[in-house]
Amino acid sequence: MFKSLREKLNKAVSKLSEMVYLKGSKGETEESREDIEDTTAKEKRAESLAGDVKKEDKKESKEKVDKNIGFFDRFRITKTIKRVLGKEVVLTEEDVEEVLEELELELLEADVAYEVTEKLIQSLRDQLIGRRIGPKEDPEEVIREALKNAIKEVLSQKTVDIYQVIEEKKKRGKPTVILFVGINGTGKTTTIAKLAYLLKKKGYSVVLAAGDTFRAGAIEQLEEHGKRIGVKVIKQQRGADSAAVIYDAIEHAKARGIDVVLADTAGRQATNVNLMEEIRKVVRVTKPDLVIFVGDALTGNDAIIQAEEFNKAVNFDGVILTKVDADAKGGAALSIAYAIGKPILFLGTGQRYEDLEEFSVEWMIDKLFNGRE
Ligand SMILES: Nc1nc2c(ncn2[C@@H]2O[C@H](COP(=O)(O)OP(=O)(O)OP(=O)(O)O)[C@@H](O)[C@H]2O)c(=O)[nH]1
Ligand SMILES: [Mg+2]
Repeated sequence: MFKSLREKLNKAVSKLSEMVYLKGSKGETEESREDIEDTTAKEKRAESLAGDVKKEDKKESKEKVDKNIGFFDRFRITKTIKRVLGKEVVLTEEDVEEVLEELELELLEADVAYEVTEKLIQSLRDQLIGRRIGPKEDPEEVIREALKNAIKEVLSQKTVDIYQVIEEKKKRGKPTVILFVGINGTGKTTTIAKLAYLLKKKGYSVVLAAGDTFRAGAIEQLEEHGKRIGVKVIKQQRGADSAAVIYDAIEHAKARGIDVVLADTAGRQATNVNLMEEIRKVVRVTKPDLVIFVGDALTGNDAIIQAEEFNKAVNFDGVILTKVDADAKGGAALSIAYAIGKPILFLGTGQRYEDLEEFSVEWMIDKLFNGRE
């Protein structure tokens, strides 16, 4: 998960901290060189004082001194690798520019949206240029923290607490209606089943609405999930009005005191004017409490473009990104909330019902910096 993005971020941290060490050890190296010269001069003085030293011996002793310098230099280098700053370092624009430019390209390569990339780089510039790093600080930690802060800024959208919405509706004796929209094959139906499974585990009663009346096999697919997780599915025949099916499910939930209605819809391309008009109608008629856009993380920037189109059409409340288990890039997960201005609520992380991860900034940061695979 997010392997390529993680590698790119870590590479930038390494490069920047390497630069800090180099800068912070310069004075020390010069000092040590003076020490070495001092030692050499002393030894030479000792040699000439001895007076009767033969030429051969002199040569031998010079080799010895050279060897010592070599060893001394190596020792100094080892000391640098041990990561100790010799003096305070103040980062300049010149210091960070090259690495940040490289990082910018790499982020774009990892499908991080352009505006998000710009925002991240700007935030790093703001935090790093002029930053003083003292000998007691760990440069790598300082840089990593700056990067984490930048990422936190782009991920921190005002989120929706789905459980709070459910609880509030419950208090008023009404079911919460959640509508799922998105293009074909992104994982809407699977995600509905996963969320139903999760809500059931949390003690809520759930009913599913087979609102995809368009695709062959869609109703049966949802029914199969319903059977497996023990949740009722409200359906009509294929070709029926999607809004009517969802309306039925809401009535069913009201009559039986069911807490949540999860409504499936057919996948549609945002460019299909008729189908986009249809989804608008579904929203108008069924008045869902939450509309969730389901996007496929593997499609990277396309997921963001699709989300923009759907947002224009139905003004959704949040995003669920699926297939992040197979997504090495991570750009969509990092970008979509900032680019659209809507929070990610969950992430689909596999094909099992359990594979639905509640999104949090901390979770994402952890995966980006400490993840393994
Ligand atoms: N690896 C992985 N696969 C997923 C995930 N979510 C869904 N899938 C798979 O994606 C494929 C499509 O899932 P569906 O739920 O049928 O997608 P959909 O959006 O309902 O598709 P349409 O109804 O045709 O528009 C299925 O094979 C799912 O198993 C996920 O989080 N990880
Ligand atoms: Mg489906």
